[in-house]
Order: sequence, then C-alpha cells, then structure tokens
Amino acid sequence: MHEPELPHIHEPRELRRLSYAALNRLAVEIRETIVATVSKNGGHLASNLGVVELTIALHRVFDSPQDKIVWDVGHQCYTHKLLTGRYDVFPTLRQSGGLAGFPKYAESPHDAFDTGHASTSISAALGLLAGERIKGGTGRVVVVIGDGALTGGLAYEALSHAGQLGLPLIVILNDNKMSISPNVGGLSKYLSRLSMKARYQSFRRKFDAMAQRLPFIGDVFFDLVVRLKRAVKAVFYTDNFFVDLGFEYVGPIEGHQIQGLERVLQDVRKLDRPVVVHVITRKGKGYCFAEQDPGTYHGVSSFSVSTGLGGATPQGNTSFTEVFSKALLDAGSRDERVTAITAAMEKGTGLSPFKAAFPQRFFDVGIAEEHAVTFAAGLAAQGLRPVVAIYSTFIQRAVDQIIHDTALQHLPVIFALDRAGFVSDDGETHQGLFDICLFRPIPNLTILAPASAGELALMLDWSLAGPAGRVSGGAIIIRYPKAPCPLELPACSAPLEQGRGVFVRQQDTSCCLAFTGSLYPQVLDAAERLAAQGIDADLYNLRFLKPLDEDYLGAIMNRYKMMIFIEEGSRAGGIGEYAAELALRRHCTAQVLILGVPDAFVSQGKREELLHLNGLDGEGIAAGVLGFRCS
Ligand SMILES: Cc1ncc(C[n+]2csc(CCOP(=O)(O)OP(=O)(O)O)c2C)c(N)n1
Repeated sequence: MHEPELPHIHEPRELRRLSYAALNRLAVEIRETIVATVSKNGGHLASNLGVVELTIALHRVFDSPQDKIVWDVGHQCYTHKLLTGRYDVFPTLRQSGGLAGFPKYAESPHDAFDTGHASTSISAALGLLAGERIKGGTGRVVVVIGDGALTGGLAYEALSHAGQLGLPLIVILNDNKMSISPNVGGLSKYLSRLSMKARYQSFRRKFDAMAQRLPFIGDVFFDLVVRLKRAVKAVFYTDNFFVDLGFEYVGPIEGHQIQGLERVLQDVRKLDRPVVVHVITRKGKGYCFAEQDPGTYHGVSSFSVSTGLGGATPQGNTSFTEVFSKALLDAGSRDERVTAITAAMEKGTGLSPFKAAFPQRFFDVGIAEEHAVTFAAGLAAQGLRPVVAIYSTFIQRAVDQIIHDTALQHLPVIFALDRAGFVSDDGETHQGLFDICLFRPIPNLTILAPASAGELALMLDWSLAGPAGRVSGGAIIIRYPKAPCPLELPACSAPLEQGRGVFVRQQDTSCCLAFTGSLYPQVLDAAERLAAQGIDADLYNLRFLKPLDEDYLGAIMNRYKMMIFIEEGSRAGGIGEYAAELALRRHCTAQVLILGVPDAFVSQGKREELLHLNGLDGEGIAAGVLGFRCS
C-alpha cells in the first residue's frame, strides 16, 4: 500500500521527484479526486478525466508559471489546479466563493489566461509569447486546445498569424473526437485522417519486417514493394494543413502514457518554430460511465459515483429549455420551413428531439456562433424559418452577425436565447446578463421575454408566423433563463400585441412592478412581502423588451406613483434605463426605480444566491421598493 502522493504536491516541480510508477498511481488518485468532487459539486467531468496524463507530463516538462499553459475553454483544468497548489481547496470547486471551474489568473499565477468561451487560446497564447519575447524573456507558451474548440473560427485566425510570426508556440491538439456531442465538420474528418497516419506507420513497420524476411528480393519485386508502399501512403497521408500554415506537426501520439508524452514534449520544447502536437485521448478515461457516454458526462450535476446516476428532477419542474424544445418540435411538424441551428450545444439547448424528427432541417455547425448566425440569415433569405438556439453568453460572439447579416437585411431569424440571466456555478464567463443591453439598440430587432410555458410557446409561434400585421419584421430574440418554467399563468396566454406587456395582477394601486419574464416568481414573492407591509403592487409582465409601444407604456407610467422596472440583466443599457428616459421625455408622473444587475461581472454561485446578492430575489425586490418609497 502506497502513501497518497497528491496531497504532497504543492508545486508542479515536485512532480519531477516521482518515478513513472508513482506518476501512474498519482493519475489514479487525481481521477478519484475529480470524480468524488464533481459527483458532489457538479462540473465538467469527462473532459477532465481525459487530460490527466497530459497535464502531468506538461507540468514535468515545462516550468509553470514562468512557462505558461493556456487551456482552451478551460473546462479541463482540474488536474492543472490540483497540481498547482489547490488540492486543499479543491472541495470548494464551483461553490460560491470557492475555486473556479475555469482558469483564473486572480486565483493563481499558474492560470496564465482566463478562459470559459471556446477557441481563444491560440490567440491569447500567441500574444503572451510575442509579449514575452518583446520583453526579452525566454519563457515558453503552450496551448491545450480540443478538437471541438478547434472548430471555432478564431482558432484559425490565430493559427494563420502564428504561422506568419514563426514564434515557438506549442499547440497541443487534444483530439478525443468529441465536442460536447461527437465532433462535427470537415476538420474532425481531417483529424481522423491524420490519426490514420499512426495506423499507416504500424502497417509500414510490419510490411518492412515481412519484406526483410523474404530471401533474395530481386529488383522487380523491390520496385513492386516500393510502389505498393507509396500507394498505401497516399491513402493515409494528404498534405498536412498545419504544416502548410507554417507549423511543425508531431503526432498523432497516445495521450495516456506519461513517459511517451514527456519524451515528445521535451523534444518540441527545444524547437524554435511553432509546432502542433496532435495527442489522442479518451474523453471520460478511467470512469466507466463517462467513458461509455462522454457526451452525457461532459458537464454534470451531482451524481452517485457507484451508479453514475444523478438525483431525480423534482416532479413538475419543467424547464424553459424543455418547453422550448417541445414547442419547436410542434412548430417543425406544422411548418416545413422551420429549421434549427446549434453551435455545438444540441442537448443543452433542447434540440435533440427536433434533430431526431427532422434530421434534414437540423444543423450542428460546431463551436462557430458567428457562422451559425450568418448561415441562418442565408436560410432566412431563402424563405426558410431558421431558429438559432444558443446560450445568451455565447451569442456575445455574434453581435456583428446579428447586426450586419440579419437585422440590417430584415431577415426573419429567430434566436432562442437560453441561459439568459444568472447561470449557476460557471461564473463570470457564463452569465447571460448582457443580451438585453447588446441587442436593444439594434433596429429591426424584437426582443421577447416569456414568463411562463404557455407564453414561451406563444412567442415562438408568433415569431414563426412572420411579419404580417407587425410594425417591424426582422429578427426576433426570445430570452429565457435556466430555471423551472411556471406552467399556468392565464394572463400570459393572451395574444401578443406588438410592444405591449400584460398585467398579471391589476388592482389599480399606486405602485407597479414591471418585470422581465424570468423574474416572475421573484416578483410574485416580492408582492406578497410588500402586501405584508401594507403596500399593494400591480404586476406588469413586459413581454416585449423591444420594440416598446411608447404610448402604451407612457400611459401606464402616468397611472402610477411608482414604477419599478425589474430585469435579470445588466442595468446599464437595459429596459429600465430606456423606460426612465421615456418617462422623462414624456413628463410621466410616475417615479421610476430600476432594479437590475450593477456594473460588475458576476462571479460563481447558484442562480438563487446570485439573485439574492444582486437584490433581485423576492426579498431584495421588496427591500428595493420599500427603500425607494421612504426616500
Ligand atoms: C464560444 C463557446 N461556445 C460553446 C461553448 C460550450 N462548450 C464548452 S466545452 C465544449 C466542447 C469542447 O470540446 P473540445 O474542445 O473538444 O474539448 P473536450 O471537452 O472534448 O475535451 C463546448 C461546446 C463554449 N465554452 N464556448
């Protein structure tokens, strides 16, 4: 029985004192620690299990933090965190105030660059390396990028630039054939062809050995052998894309053998040119359930280690995503023009049922949000009804494609923005708090925010019905949170009227709470708390965050003494600011209070915690109203 190694590794250099046998035991310990922690806290499981040996080898060969390792997406950084002095705090992973699930420079100098969104690593690393050389330093910079993240366009812009600069950037391509779902696109096929090179080399070794065993090889036979080898080689090899861009290419190499990995890394460390090291790993390695189904175990909530099963979802807690998924499926059956597009998030956005029913009208474009939007615009220009299902945080990538390729041309693309608002556990990079302020100023765009299941389905149908009878056509954003979806809200089943909301409670009081749909349960709670304090409030579900029927809203703001605008998004540039400006412009009588997210990035926590911290739960809203009333 051996003493555990992991608790004694405080700095990566301590790995160098371990034998390969001890390192292999360490890899087992690391996997056990990751599985145990993620089973409690949730997190990215399969991706982390796949890079344990690679991370150990990297930290033995390179001197972090003088040498810098940049993790693409950063969701696979758990081993790196465990080996860089964060073992003791690892149980706090993804908890409020705890260790982040992604690299954070503020957390450790070993986290060379913050990530969370895909495909940024090569650009960032090239900048770090160019900066290091300008300062006269000799530190190395290494990128670890997955084959999924390599489907993002930014990665190619960076590869092209890196080839041009010729600096000794080391790009480790972690190829496990998976994005979250199986990887898609021409590049993934291309990488598979490169992987066949390994099989070709094994074929060649066997072939040479066999030929040598044959006695008296004559010239004719030798020529035949050479020609046969060339023909086989032509099947396996084509020109190497990375080499054409100016990189050295090494690989593909087995990604679970520390010694072999180390040997290659020692070699490429000495190169004075950019190099791609193509490493083959198994996503989910070492935990049977994750190996068998790496897609499901890519990102998980808490689960039982022995059965691999998560806790049952409480009955009746249908999510907004599930409601959207069903509504889109229904729409797809009614209308053959309906098409669905995802950027590598098929399951997360609820598109799997649509894909199964209408495979010809479903497109997974890879981690390529900009392309997803412009591609959808092309479909719309052909008279189809594309629905791009995408997380609020990832649409940030495609602001220009929404302006230039969609809104400007009045094209009827629908954006189903999931995870709009606070997002549990993933931290700053994954909050969906900027979509309202990013897209509100853009002409020809409609932004809708449903409060209930019926209303989400209604909004999708209204959006798909096309611009007939509407003031503006063009693109439509429907934003909804990662949260349970209230099912019965009679007021919200009233037909949509452009620019207008609906009252879900109206008693002609002097105070009105106007809210974005996702906050309906919190607003209801606030109203009850206020009633207990003797303040009755009417509740106005805004429905439209753009365009607003200014006459209609202006009239409402003349009816009340207090109008409180409550939004699950950035206050700056949000709906409240717009309403306040409208109230000023129209000399409305109501005093306006805005409750939204202050001008700061929001760090990790559960959605409920984050609502509380930002004064947007029932308690916070009620306190805001009371404070405003007394001021
Ligand atoms: C811009 C952006 N879009 C989508 C995602 C969601 N996402 C996180 S990891 C991932 C798959 C990454 O695949 P790969 O790079 O191959 O890494 P693996 O998990 O397979 O190790 C996706 C789509 C993201 N983080 N950033």
